[in-house]
Amino acid sequence: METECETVWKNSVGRRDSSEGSGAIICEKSDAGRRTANRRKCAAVEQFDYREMSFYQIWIRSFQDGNGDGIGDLYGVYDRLEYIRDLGVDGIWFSPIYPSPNADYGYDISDYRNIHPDYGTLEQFQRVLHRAHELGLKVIMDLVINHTSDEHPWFQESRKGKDNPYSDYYIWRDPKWGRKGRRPPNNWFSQFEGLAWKYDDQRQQYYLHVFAQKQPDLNMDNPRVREEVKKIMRFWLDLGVDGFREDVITFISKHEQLPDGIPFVPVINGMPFYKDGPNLVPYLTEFRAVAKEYGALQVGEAPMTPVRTAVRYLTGENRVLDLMIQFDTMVADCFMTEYLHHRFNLRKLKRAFSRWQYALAGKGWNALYLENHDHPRVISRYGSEEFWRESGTSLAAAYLFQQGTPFIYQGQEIGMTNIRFPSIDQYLDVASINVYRTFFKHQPEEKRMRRIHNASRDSARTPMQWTGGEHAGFSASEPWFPVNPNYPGINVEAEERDPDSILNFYRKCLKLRKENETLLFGNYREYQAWSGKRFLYERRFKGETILVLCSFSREPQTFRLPRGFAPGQAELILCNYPEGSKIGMLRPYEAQLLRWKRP
Ligand SMILES: [Ca+2]
Repeated sequence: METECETVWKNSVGRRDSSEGSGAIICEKSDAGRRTANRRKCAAVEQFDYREMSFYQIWIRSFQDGNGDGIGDLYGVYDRLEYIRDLGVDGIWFSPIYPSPNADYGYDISDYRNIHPDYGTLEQFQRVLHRAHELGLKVIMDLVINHTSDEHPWFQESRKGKDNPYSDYYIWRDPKWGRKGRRPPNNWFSQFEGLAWKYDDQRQQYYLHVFAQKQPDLNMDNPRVREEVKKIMRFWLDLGVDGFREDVITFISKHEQLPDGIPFVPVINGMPFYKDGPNLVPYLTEFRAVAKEYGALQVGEAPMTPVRTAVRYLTGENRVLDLMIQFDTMVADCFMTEYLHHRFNLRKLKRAFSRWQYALAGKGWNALYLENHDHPRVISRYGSEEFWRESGTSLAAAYLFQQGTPFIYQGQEIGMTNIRFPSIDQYLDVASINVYRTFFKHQPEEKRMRRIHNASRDSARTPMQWTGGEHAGFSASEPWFPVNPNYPGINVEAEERDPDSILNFYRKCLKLRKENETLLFGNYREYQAWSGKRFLYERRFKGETILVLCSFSREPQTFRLPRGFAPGQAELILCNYPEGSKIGMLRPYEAQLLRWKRP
């Protein structure tokens, strides 16, 4: 007889097939007491089957204000939990809600074990967590451990000198001295603010910050820092949360020598020496052990990590992450970063989709997303604001039916679009402001601002548009950041009323995906990869084949179905136009799902 411990991981990723029947082990462990008891019994708790799930990302500051101060909070979240459940998702990922001076809006944490006073209290968080679990929603937290805030007590101690318990919590180096005086230890740039080193007068050394100056990088090579991370994980897991989304987790192990980066490359010149570093897998293995004790989900954010490297983290018995947020699908309209914009290239997007689908097929599992708090709105990027409803729904079908666990960012499900403020002074995003001040200064103002309009993360951070009323129903008072002026037309209330809205299409897609084994587990294959106007992929499972067809064109198109797909036997199971679909024809941004059953 199998013990509870032995059943753990039995149904590992990719092993579910027809011979194993439904197979999935769902762990009902909303009850924290039972979970603790489980943990005492064996070293690991069964993990829930995240493959059948989808997640909704909350960037709390702009989600819903519950106490009328203009800032989103946990009181607002509590009131909107039913809305989230009704969307058809199975969990929530909270972007950071911890105390933070907000140099990078929550991704600079000054206390890992508390809630930012703007957002509520730990008690209110527990109410939200409890209610979410009652509604069948998992809750995962953002774990930001590459860096802290410079206002974190660890850093405040660390900067005092070289002989206190926190001295080695951060990456400190002596200056280099040259003819021109003091210089930083190497030539790395930060991703947000100039050089990656800042001199600290108190300690008389430089500290490393790969992101903003107020985000000093932790020294993960220090075993005490890794123990702190594990304690933070346990704190939240003991409260009952179900896992973590791990911020820039692939940056935590730096090259020991911290050598100079690539010359003449701005912003990311040091990346080869801090991304996918030498001790990343051992460190992640340590954290994995803690997650396993609780059956917790681990979703790692991995900027620029190529798929061949990702396979190491995501596959096999000793995999160190369950899911990875890759960046390949975020660069179909730019070179490396949205600030180096080019025309949207559908083939580039399709190549990225298929690369990950094929590489993880049968051995790992994809995280699927088109938007989050770090990227502008996808309709404005890969779709068309002119064909707003059509492209918003076609984009949904293009990614939700791939093999993987979908993530939906707040507002994406109602088709929110980019903001275009006339002046840089109206932007708050540290990255946008830095790009504006540092690069392309010779260009005319209009062109410089267009770059910000295309790229700013602030487009994803305008308040959620709930109604056509005052402040879009986000708050009773003036919001902390302006509402997108298009809210009278784009809001939840309006979307609820229209059966063919983007919101209702997301609901249909998520329901269909959840109820259909082919869409959950079927093999992925792309067709007509050469097309620059449409994206065609099939999911195949047992005797069923579903072909997903998505137009990315403003013009109608006619075409032949791939060989072997008999048009006469196809059944249309979903479409983003209310009527009039024809097989072999797509109207502007039309999306169709066609099904074939083996006779
Ligand atoms: Ca508030």
